[in-house]
Amino acid sequence: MKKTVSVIGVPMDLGQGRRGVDMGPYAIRYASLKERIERLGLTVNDQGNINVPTAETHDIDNQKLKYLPEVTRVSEDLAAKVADVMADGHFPIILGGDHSIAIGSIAGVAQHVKKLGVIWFDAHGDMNTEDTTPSGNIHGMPLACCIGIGNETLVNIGGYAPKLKPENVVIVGARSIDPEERELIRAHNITCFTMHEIDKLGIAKVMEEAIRIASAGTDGIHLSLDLDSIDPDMAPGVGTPVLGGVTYREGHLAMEMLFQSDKVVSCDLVEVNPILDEQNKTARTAVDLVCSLLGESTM
Ligand code: HAR
Ligand code: MN
Ligand code: MN
Ligand code: MN
Repeated sequence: MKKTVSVIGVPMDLGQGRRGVDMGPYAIRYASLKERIERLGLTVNDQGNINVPTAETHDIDNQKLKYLPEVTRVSEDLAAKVADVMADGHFPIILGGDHSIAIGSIAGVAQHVKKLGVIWFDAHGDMNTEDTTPSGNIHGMPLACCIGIGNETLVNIGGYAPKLKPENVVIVGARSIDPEERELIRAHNITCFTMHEIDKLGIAKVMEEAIRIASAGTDGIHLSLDLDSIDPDMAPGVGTPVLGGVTYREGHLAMEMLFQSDKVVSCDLVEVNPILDEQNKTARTAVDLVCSLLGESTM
C-alpha cells in the first residue's frame, strides 16, 4: 500500500440527468474522508476539484452523447491530474460526480500502470455505446470507452486506446443491464458477477475470482466503486437506485479482500447524490468502504 493518498474531486453531473451528483465530492469530504484515512497512518493530499462547467451554461447538441464536448474536456483534465499524482507515487481517490468520470480517471491510471485490471462495482454494466444507449447519458458508457468501444473521442481520452483488456475487467453487483448492453458484455467476454452469483456463491468466492481475473498478467487493479452497487438501504443517495444490492457487510468484506490482495492502485467513488440522500448516509457508506479498502478493519 502506498503511503500517500491524493484526493481529486470531480463535481460532474453532465453524464446523467439528475441534479445534485455534482455535490458528491463535498458530501464525501464532509463525511470526514481525510480524517478517517489519516487515522490509518496514511498521508492525505487533497488536490481540490477539477473544473466542471455548469449544465445551464451549455446546450445539448447530441442526444445520443449528451454534453460530449464538456465531458471530453473534463476527462482530459482529470486524466492529466491523475497521471500527475500517480507519477508522484500517490494512491489516487477520485470523488465523483457521476460515473462518466471513470473515463478520465482510468485514462490517467493506465498511463502509469499499462497492464491494468479493473473491478467495476456497480448495479449497472456501464457498457453502452452511442449506438445502444437508451438515455444518451455518458455515465452509462464509461466501461465501454475504457475497453475501446463507442465514441472515438471518448475512447481516445489521454491520447491512447484501449486502456483495458476486457479479459482483466470484472463487473460486480450488477442487477440492471440493458438488453443490447448485455450483448456487448458477452461479445467482449467481460466477466460479470451479478447479484445472482453473489447470492449463490457468496461475496468471498466472487471477490476471490474477481481479484484473480483482474490480476492475471496485470500490474495493478483500479477499483471503480459506484455507490449504487450497494443496497439502497445503506446507499439511498444515488441517481438510479436498484433494489437488492450488495449489503453493508458484503461491501466491507469485498473491500477488505481487495486490501489484502495488495493489488489496488487507485479508486473512484461515484454517483453519491446528497440531494437524494438521507443525512449524508451514502457519503458515509462511501467513506467506510474506502477505509476498508485502505486497511481499516484487518489486523
Ligand atoms: N444503462 C442505463 C443507461 O445507459 C442506465 C445507466 C445507469 N447508470 C448509472 N451508472 N448509475 O452505473 O442510461
Ligand atoms: Mn505530490
Ligand atoms: Mn456506474
Ligand atoms: Mn450504477
